[in-house]
Amino acid sequence: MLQRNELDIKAQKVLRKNDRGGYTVPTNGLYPYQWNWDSAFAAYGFAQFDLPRAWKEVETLFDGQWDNGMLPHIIFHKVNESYFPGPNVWAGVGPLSSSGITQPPVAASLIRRIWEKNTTYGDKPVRKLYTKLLNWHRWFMNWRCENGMIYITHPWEAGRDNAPDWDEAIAAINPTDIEPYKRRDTSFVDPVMRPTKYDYDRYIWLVNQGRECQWDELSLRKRRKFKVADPTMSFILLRANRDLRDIGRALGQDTSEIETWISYLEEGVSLLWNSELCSYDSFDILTGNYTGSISNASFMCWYGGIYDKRMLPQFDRIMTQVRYGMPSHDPESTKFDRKRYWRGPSWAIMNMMIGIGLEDAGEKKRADIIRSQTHLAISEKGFAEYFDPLDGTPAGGNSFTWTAAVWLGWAKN
Ligand code: 2M8
Repeated sequence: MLQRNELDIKAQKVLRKNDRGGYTVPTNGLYPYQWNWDSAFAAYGFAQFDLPRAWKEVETLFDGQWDNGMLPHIIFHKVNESYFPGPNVWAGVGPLSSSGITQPPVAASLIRRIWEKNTTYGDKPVRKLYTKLLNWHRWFMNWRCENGMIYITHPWEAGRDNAPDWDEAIAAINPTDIEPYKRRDTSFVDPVMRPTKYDYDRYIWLVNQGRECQWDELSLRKRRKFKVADPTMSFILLRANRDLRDIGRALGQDTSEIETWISYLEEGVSLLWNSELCSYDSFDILTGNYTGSISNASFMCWYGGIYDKRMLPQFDRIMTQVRYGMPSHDPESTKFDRKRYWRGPSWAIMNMMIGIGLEDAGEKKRADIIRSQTHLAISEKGFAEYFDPLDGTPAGGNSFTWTAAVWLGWAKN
């Protein structure tokens, strides 16, 4: 096991190595572009040792923001054949070549942390970003919100790509008329750690539908075949709104619009409570069914500022069965798959957000448990994309940006 200082240096090296000049890729090869929430975490990681580089990361990310406020999930700065689906398949309609969907809005909360940690540049960086963040959050409230729950229109939007939460909604899609395509991810990573071809066919079908509508939200709204309210998105936006409101207040802005969003989401997230499951769960808006999934996103309630004690027994039950962080799916479920991506493995960023939420909720002991399990995973197994939650086996890509960032900003302590 490496010592803390050696790991700090290694983590910094991972970030430097994945730096492509102003933006950071999640990992070399497998993901050669700038991803939305990865990039916000990269900025947070850089902020621990190179503040100007941290602000630069956020700037290049928002350079890709669309006129309607949407911040794309991938920005294709330079074409790279090692990733599919690339810029031509997506044909995003923003100022830079991009995808056509978004990702969880962690940016405002991480920007707030970066700003409060080091005020060297005063208000200047946040002043520049405030309206951009506000426009993005407003876009969510206009185009991804139903009854105060934030929904996704593609599994890639939640960032939890192949989570069992989407199984039913994905199965309802009939992927007709898709051209033959060649996946690149499985040439970098063992296919048992990645989504199946069945899933990919449907992912691509959804992308094709968006592209054919030129990503026009209004015409897509009427045709959507995938519309699932997601705890990741809902709790993350709830927190991001609270942080944006506080940033706005500090800058002397009128934050009443954000206050309205917060109240609306606070009510909305209560609808994500599945009483049969005794857990927060995803909810398929098209069918009116809960998805029956206790996932790492279910534990994001505290991060969203909902101090719900009902999730504590679930936390204790699951965390006593694992050693390397919160699994992405309930280990007692028949769908739990310890190596397959978002169907079982533990993810450093999710652990960090759950840990921060627990600490805010006054659950210090539990916060320490999840932090120390994440610490163990990284110090024993390195900066992997994700980890087998039972034995820590590193999985997916290696030298991963957000795992290094989480180490520097949270797990190392
Ligand atoms: C994974 O998703 C991408 C598609 O967006 C992929 O598998 O090709 C997810 O883990 C997502 O949350 C993450 O942002 C992205 C890059 O790390 O990889």
